[in-house]
Amino acid sequence: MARLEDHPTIVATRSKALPILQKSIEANVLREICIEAGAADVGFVNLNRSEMDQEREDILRLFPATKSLISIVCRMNPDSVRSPARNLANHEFHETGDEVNEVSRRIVVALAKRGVRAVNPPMAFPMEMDRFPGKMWSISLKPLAVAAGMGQMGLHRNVIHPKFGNFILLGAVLVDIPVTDENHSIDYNPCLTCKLCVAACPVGAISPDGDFNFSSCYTHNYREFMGGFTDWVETIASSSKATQYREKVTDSESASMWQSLAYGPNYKAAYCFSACPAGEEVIRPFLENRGEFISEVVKPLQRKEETIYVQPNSDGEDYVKKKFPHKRVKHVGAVLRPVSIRGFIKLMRHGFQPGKSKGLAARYHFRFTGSEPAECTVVISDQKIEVQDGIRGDCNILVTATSRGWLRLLRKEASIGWLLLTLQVRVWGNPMLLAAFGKCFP
Ligand code: B12
Ligand code: SF4
Repeated sequence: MARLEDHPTIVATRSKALPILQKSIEANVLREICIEAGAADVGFVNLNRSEMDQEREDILRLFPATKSLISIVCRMNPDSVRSPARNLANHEFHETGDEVNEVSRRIVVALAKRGVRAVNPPMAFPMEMDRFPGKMWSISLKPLAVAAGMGQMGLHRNVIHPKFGNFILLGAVLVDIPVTDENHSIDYNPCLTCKLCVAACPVGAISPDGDFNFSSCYTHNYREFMGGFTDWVETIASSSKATQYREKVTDSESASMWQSLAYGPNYKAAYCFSACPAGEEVIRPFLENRGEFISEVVKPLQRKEETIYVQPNSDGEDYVKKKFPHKRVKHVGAVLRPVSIRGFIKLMRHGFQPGKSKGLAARYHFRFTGSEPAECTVVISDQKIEVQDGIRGDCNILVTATSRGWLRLLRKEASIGWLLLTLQVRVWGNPMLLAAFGKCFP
């Protein structure tokens, strides 16, 4: 048998001098590469920085050689994003998203020519869908952008760049050598706390104190994305004939779903983004005439007659009916359905409806048995939720459930009455507290 050392690839490789490997890369050289590749702004962070603590494990799973990270910013055209015509805004989101991906890839190619290894995770889509509905994205771009001095998260939780405002999309490149001069967070928040994002959001997802109702945003804005699509498919599957499907889904909605499938998914709102006046190069119209800015940018979004997707009995539904009675409320199914007890514990705070918990103050202990044993403590009070692993403190109610039974309840495959009757769920304490808990998660 031929020796490995005699293989032509190995002979050719051994005949060449070892490449001189760079130990680090100068920040100014790297910056030039990134700007040349088309980035509007960039910042650099080494992986050992404390701001990366939460992300480090995921980053190393993605590219084990990572030593530093590039945060990439591409600009959007504010007027397109602000148009009440969603096709204009969505086109801008898609085009800028593609630009972020292209810029990141060009940077990786330029670095490869210098013998530097790097990878470019996609700016959002596609994602690791085997983790759905868990954390599907491979790297959280907002904390990286903040650490790299690209801006701060505003009240609406989007990163606001000091010059370009929130009209930016973010990207990242993971590099296998450290960078010499790192960037650091900017020392002020460009957010003006004007709360126009709060006023513009049709489902009340952004609260004036900065809380974010994830499920309200996700149910409406993402109707034609992941969870909304799953619900739509189930609507088709549960319709016995075309006329029954048509009672549930209008022709316009079916056609819209097709447009999203064919040309890239369309956001239903993103109004928080549209309304934001912050950023040195964006703020002038707001500064010059605030009233006019509101009539031109915020009012058309508020007045727009459109369908708003909500879960029945959710905070989102109450909000639309109260604030925007001219918008049509449409009930849709749940978009966040845990597939494991671990997922239930993790996702709980994202499905919680603060408004539905008004007046409730209780400590819950949950004990899951069977295939996925787990324990957790949930405290609900002052319309806030706190979830901790394990049994902590004295509870007002103890719920013991088989993992399988509880998941079937969450997925609306079994009723609580049946689960109690068959002892798959047992309650110690006031059962009314279990009913009150259920109301917080419609
Ligand atoms: C998950 C996600 C969402 C979620 C949660 C939004 C959020 N506030 O984070 C949803 C689906 C609601 C969403 C909506 C939008 N998004 Co988004 N999204 C992401 C994604 C993939 C990860 C965000 C992240 O890191 N979150 C973690 C921490 C840092 O953020 P956080 O605000 O503290 O955490 C919230 C959520 O993430 C959520 N959450 C936390 N952990 C988990 C785990 C699971 C399993 C789930 C489901 C949710 C969840 O709960 C927290 C608050 O309640 C990033 C892309 C990326 N790879 O980073 C884009 C990104 C943040 N999105 C972006 C955009 C543009 C939007 C929209 C404007 C889209 C649109 N066109 O309508 C809206 C704005 C809504 C808003 N006001 O935040 C941009 C923001 C750009 C910027 N200037 O900051 C990003 C960076 C994409 C990009 N490449 O540019 N998004
Ligand atoms: S709209 Fe106003 S409050 Fe909301 S993020 Fe922008 S500046 Fe901050």
